[in-house]
Amino acid sequence: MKESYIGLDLGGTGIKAARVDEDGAIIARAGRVTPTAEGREGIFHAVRQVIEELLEQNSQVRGIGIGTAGWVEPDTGKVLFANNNLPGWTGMPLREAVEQAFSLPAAVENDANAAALGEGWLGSALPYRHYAMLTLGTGVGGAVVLDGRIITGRKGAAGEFGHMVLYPGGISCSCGQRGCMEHYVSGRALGRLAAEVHPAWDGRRLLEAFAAGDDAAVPAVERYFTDLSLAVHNIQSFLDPEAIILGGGVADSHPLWLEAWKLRLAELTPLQITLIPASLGNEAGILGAARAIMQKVRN
Ligand code: BMX
Ligand code: ZN
Repeated sequence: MKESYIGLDLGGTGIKAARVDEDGAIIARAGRVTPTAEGREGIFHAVRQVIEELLEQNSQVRGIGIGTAGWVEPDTGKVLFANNNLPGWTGMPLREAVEQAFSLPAAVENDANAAALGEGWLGSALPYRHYAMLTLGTGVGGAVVLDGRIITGRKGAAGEFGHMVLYPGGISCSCGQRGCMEHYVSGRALGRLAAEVHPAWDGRRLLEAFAAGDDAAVPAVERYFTDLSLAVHNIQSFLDPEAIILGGGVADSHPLWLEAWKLRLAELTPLQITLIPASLGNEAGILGAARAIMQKVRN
């Protein structure tokens, strides 16, 4: 039987996981809604259940990789900080807890870093050595890959683009700052804009209406475009990456809006920015997490 690895992606909304082989082929999947209201214990219980489900089907699993929202201490795999998207998760010794629970080696990465690893392994970032990842989901995640390596920083917080300030004094964020990018360009922020246009709309519905030229949807999405443009302009200025890979739920809807945004972006910045939608979609984080443990086990 072929050796396999578990990759798990823990975000503010869902836990998605799979058992994958060494080529990244998905053998089995499992998932849950993230039980955020239950705090640390509830979240870890759900993570365990998902892993157990995948382990039951096979005994050849060599290790468990996890991408989690929050800052992950590079050497220990401990979550040093998580904002209110994952209540109680700050301080969670995740790698140690998973290794103890399953007696298997584990690797823990920030979720956007895992997505960047996945895209670099099998997806849109394959041609690039220097790239940034921007995930537009419950929160806004970010990753920086330079010379083919993820930059973690001192506390695993490098590339937390969601907490770069877009509007000084703006919406208050559970990270302690105000006006963080996360509150203007995440999928959740787009959902808020959608509900302002029409109480029953979600972000996807807003983008559909925008693509159809709806009079009320266009100005709301234009506002979103302006904020997202500022975000990528700043990332490009700072890092000069070959490409910025866009992931998360909003990027999954890219056929509805990406080309229109690029035209707007060209008016707002003189920089040449290559924007590429993540090609692995929902699976980028899972595959990247599996890749992280695979690399660790093999070294
Ligand atoms: C938040 C922050 C990031 C994370 C990003 C995307 C926490 C719990 N999360 O900015 O570390 O990468 O959200 O997370 O502090 P997601 O929930 O959208 O996947
Ligand atoms: Zn913040």
